[in-house]
Amino acid sequence: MSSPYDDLDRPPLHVAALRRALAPNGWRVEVLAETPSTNAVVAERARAGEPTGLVVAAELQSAGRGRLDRSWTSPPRAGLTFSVLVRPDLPAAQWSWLPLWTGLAVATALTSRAEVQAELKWPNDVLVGGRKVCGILAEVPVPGAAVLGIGLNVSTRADELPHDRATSLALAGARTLDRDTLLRAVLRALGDVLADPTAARAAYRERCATLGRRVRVELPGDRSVEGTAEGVDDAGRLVVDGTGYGAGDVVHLRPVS
Ligand code: BT5
Repeated sequence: MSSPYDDLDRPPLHVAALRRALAPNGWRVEVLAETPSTNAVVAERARAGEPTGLVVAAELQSAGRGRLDRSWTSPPRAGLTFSVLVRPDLPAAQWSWLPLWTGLAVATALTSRAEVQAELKWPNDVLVGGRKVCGILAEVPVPGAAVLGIGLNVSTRADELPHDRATSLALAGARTLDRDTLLRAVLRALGDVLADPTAARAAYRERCATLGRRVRVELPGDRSVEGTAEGVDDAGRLVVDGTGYGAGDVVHLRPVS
């Protein structure tokens, strides 16, 4: 149910203007009022043969998905929830860079447009002030196609977030909360990043706040390892004390004082 607060401060996306602005960058933008998950919509379209460049945003996701059957929740129009279809011409070993590059594009857009200090946490989180402002879910529904799903908290209030390790651009004091501006900036940055994989790998390594830190990697199957994050290898894996990990949740540990 919407309240006067929502109506005043959470205007809808302007789809016609977005389409016009982003067509020259090769993006075809569609906006749905409500859908269970934009990743599911775009995956279905990918299976039906949709070409690269489709972007589907939803004003409300009723069953937004995270990784490993987790969920992504966001009140109507409080954030951006959208998915992008790409069919990149990349060697198989480099596809695991796609969610990393998506995070890089979001962080670049947030730094330039929202003027917040956006940090990248391997593999798929964008943080501001150490808290998660954006999550990314990359899926390959059919060979050759990747769906890059992005959830970004924009005007979300603290009481609307799932826990205190999450934040929004509003809470972080961002310069703009205009979702059209932010969506345009993310998609333009994503286009730039995907156009130059070599530069994108270097830029990601340069920007990733996980590197050089003590971390705990929580691995599938209730295992975890602690160590120093030394790098991201050419297959996009996080290297901790000499071993590469391709999947898992990372906790940035505080240095022992
Ligand atoms: C993610 O998973 O962070 C990926 C989120 C991807 C969401 C987008 S929205 C558009 C597209 N369509 C979809 O259906 N999904 C994508 P993960 O790293 O597994 O984190 C999930 C965890 O983040 C949850 O278990 C919550 O603890 C937390 N979470 C849920 N909603 C959040 C929010 N709005 N802000 C910050 N954290 C959130």
